[in-house]
Amino acid sequence: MAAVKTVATTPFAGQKPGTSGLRKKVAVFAQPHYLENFVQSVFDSIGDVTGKTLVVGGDGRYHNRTAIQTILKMAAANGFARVMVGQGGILSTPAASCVIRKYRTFGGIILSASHNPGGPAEDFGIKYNIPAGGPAPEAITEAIYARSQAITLYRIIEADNVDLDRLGTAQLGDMAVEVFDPVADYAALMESLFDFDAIRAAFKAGLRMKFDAMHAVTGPYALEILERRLGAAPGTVMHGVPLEDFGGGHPDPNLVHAHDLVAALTGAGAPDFGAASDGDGDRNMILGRDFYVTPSDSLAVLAANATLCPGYAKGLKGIARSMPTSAAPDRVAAKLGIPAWETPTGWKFFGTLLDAGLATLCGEESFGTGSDHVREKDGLWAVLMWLNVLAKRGQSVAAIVTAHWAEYGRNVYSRHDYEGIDTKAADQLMAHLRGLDLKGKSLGGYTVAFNDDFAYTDPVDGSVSTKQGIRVVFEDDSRIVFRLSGTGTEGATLRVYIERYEPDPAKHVLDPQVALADLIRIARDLAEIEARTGRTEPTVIT
Ligand code: VG1
Ligand code: CO
Repeated sequence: MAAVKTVATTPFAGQKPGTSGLRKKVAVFAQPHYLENFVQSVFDSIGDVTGKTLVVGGDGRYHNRTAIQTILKMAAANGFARVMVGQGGILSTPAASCVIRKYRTFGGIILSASHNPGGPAEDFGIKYNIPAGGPAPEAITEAIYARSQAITLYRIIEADNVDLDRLGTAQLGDMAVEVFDPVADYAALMESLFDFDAIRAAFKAGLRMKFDAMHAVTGPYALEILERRLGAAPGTVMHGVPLEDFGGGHPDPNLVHAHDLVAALTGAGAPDFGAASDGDGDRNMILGRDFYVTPSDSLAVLAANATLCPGYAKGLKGIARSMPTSAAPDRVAAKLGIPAWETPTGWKFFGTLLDAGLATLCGEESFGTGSDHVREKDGLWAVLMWLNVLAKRGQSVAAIVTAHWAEYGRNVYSRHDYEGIDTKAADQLMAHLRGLDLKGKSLGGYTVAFNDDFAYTDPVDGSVSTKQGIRVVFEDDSRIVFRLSGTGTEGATLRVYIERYEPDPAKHVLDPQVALADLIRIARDLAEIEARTGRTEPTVIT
């Protein structure tokens, strides 16, 4: 048996998980003891790990393999009986959730900074997911953080690295390391939810699509599922090879960063359907030919059409969305007579609702959609659900969404991000907004119904989360929401979410930036964005 080393250490400030785990520059994670301290803090915060099984994998970004070797040796030293690792260290976030659940493990460690760039000078990240498969709730992330601030030692064994590329079981000290195919279990789950025959027939009949894996983790998943199992034309998957630096790109599936896909979906000869996923495979962007579907609308359309898919044929129990997400899904829930839930930003808040059977579909405006099949948002799942709907309805993406708006009205929506602003200026801007009392005031012709800082009481476990975003809600249900990002690693990112309900189909064709122009101006004035940050325009508009 390999010797367990107990290493003395001291705390690092700031090992506080954000919206989705701990994210820092690679150089920060690569410091001696930094990763080790955090991993030991996780192991110390989740109960007795002796004899348990842990799942480990990541999005393949730079530092992934190094970090996995460290985690394996620490898991062995801490008494885990077995670790399941995706081959090559690869495991998409939804696939990790799938495997954690399927094999009834003691949770997993996912290495990802999601949509943030990768490479030696870029970002790395780590998070713990609980045995139910979802991101650790705040009570656990707070415990991990508290532990990290008091840590004095960590345990690791001295052993050779495990070959992460060879499938099968290896021994590491007293612990078994099982290197498994990261795609197989996930692909089987997708086959159980969607009508693969109908999708295959649609491809055969001429449906054309492009999927942009952005050189991130979904490449192998998309190739296997779309091209091999569903028979989509070879070349359907673009940028399908995972690279440690994502080919120098930003693996964020939006109109700005997925520009190759957007270009491919533009013009008369373009394919019928386009989709992209992010670094760790949990986000999705949906496009039709010359048509962009906002994530909020995507959730609403999928909910309205869910019974076309075998896995959801019995109907939905409820729909949950994050607070800044548009209310479009709520309108579908109302029509279906099922509950609509509004949670803070971050997938960890959906877990209790899904576990309790109160919701079936969930979504966030930030290109995240998912269901109770796992406990993470799931990019390829959303793409397959769209394919299932397209195959069954035989209409274009544009036709389906336009018909949806005609039936429900349109929640015109946009998000403006101001990235990399000064942290102090950002905090002061938020404090300024928090101090405003706007009720009954008229701003640019809109009367404020109420303004607050969103607080959430989990309906299942009663836990309370405060300061989840400033809301300014107007009497006609238009809204402006302000939040600071909890996933960035440089300065602060201010997110401004703008929404207005438009019942009139004649006005649905308008560009959201035009339709929302008044509210956008009100938001900028109210937050004094230019005066406080020096920015006249957002960095990214989605
Ligand atoms: C962002 C999104 C949020 C999402 C989170 C993690 O958080 O807004 O909706 O859940 O990223 O997604 P923030 O705090 O930067 O706004 V991922 O794909 O990074 O796991
Ligand atoms: Co992600």
